[in-house]
Amino acid sequence: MKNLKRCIVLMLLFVVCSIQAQTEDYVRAHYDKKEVMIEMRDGVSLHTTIYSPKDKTQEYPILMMRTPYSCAPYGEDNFKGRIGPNQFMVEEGNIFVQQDVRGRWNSEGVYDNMRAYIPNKKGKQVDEASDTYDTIDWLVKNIANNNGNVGTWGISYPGFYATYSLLSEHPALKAVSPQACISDFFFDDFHHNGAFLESYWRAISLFGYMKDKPVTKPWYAFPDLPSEDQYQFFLDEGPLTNLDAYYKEDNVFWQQIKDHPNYDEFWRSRGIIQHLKDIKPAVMVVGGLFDAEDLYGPFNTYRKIEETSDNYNILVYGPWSHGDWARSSERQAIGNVYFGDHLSRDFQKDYETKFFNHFLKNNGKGDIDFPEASMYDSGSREWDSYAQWPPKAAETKTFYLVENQMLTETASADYATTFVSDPSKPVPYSEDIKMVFTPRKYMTDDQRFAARRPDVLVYETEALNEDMTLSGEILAKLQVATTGTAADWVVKVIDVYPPDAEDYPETQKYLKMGNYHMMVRSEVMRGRFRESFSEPKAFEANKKTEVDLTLQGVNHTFLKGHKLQIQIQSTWFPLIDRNPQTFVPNIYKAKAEDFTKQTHTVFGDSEIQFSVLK
Ligand code: PG9
Repeated sequence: MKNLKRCIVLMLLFVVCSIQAQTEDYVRAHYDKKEVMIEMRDGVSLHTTIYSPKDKTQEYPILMMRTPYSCAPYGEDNFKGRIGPNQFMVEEGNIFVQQDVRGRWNSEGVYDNMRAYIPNKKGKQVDEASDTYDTIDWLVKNIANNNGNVGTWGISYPGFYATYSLLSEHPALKAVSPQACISDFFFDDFHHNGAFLESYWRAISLFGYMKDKPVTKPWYAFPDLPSEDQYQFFLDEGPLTNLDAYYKEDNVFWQQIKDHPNYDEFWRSRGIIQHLKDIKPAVMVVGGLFDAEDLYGPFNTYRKIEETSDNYNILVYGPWSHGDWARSSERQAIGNVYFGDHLSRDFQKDYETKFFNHFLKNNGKGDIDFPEASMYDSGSREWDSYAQWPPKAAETKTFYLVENQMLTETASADYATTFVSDPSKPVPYSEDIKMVFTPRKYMTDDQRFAARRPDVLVYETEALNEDMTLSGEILAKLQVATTGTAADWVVKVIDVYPPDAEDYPETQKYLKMGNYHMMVRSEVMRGRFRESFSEPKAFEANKKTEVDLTLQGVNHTFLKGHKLQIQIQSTWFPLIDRNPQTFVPNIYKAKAEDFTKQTHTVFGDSEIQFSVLK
């Protein structure tokens, strides 16, 4: 069996490499490559790679991606397959530009994670908006055969720079597609509602070390860890202070994370959403419904532009994990769950290529028939088109957490249940034994392992006698108490499959899809931030307290025969760090003796408010 698996993996690897080789050969045969250093208004020069079609008989728009992840391969004779958003656009012919952002790789300057936007820059003040403006200005004036129109795009951190490009206000910028776009590191990637994603800890190597000159090889290194068992490694390491053994003072970002445990000016100033007003270029925001890294960003980038601007602004959310829509896999599956075929290819052809062609090649003339929001239904496995997001027809339906582990539409004020939360035996976020770079698969993982733990509360409906579609955010208004003075509250929304559900080829061999507890959405609220992300507050021991938390949007039909389940827990390790459960000023500086076992209570008038499509 093992040999068969190995053969399949090798075959897939061969297929992927041959596709890459084909696309690399295509680029080398059809594009010229040029590398320039473009000088910004403050004299710092940024490495910029330009791929121009060899066919000089026509003009092309410029598609730019600004990135902290390098423009490799460096050297005008070295090519790569992926030079643009997708292969359709490469084969159709466009000018593709990639740029190392300030302070990264072969660009000059000093890096600043999520560099704060400066609204009214004076003199030589710079940010990513001014760098984008200066770059676009140089490109349209210096690249042969460009048609004067520029688009920007990017996935994840490059998605953040795409959003940022909107603030450049360069007149040539006509279309922008922020995809899985980071918007704010206190709610995307490294934190969720103030809880630190300890599962991201290794990624801090990538962003924490600064370099003092342009380089084409990595200047940072990942820590050499003694174990691939992430749960055990971080549990053995104990308090976050012990991780200082791996990251010293020269890891600037680790120091910043530790020194700013609250949503203070350091984080607030770096959030991009607050600046998205009166946007002019066309925008297509793209996200993955099961994106473990940047789910908050796309939803809230789209929402803010919708609220403040009257530009063309649409939203596309598919059954994807981080960046899946840019891949070429035929079957779209995340972990054990299969969603459909050719979903990424169809998006690339029918959405992404069409969007950029309309605004950059046809100058926005003619009709373009995208719905306002194209949302895949991850339960019924089909695309929905909505005239707005969340859909107008959705109505709030409130469920309560009551006795006999029932999730019902009737509250039970005198019901309460307790569980012991022990930071020395935290609830795993995944059963996989691996040291991830960033979390991914847990977003659709089976939650039966958690449901069977005494420190995870489970509430579920009876098997549904008709389909029920949730479309929009979910608001959990928890009524809780703790014997301690601090606690995290995790809410998980789960689709319980019927006993006869069929396995997929992707289903892990020790699992069966019958009775699969599919994670649909999940979120944590670090209890100290329940009233304010900037002013943390202790719990009063044993006092009934409300903790509200919003779970990001879903578009999921719970099919007839399925059950809607809610799980509540207070540890989620090591996705997030452990809460000492006694209030300390800064958890990053907590000591081993601060971590205490406490008894938590959840009351029966806790509400889960769903947005239900009639
Ligand atoms: N948002 C992703 C990320 C950011 C920071 C650390 C690790 C991952 C990304 O840019 O892919």
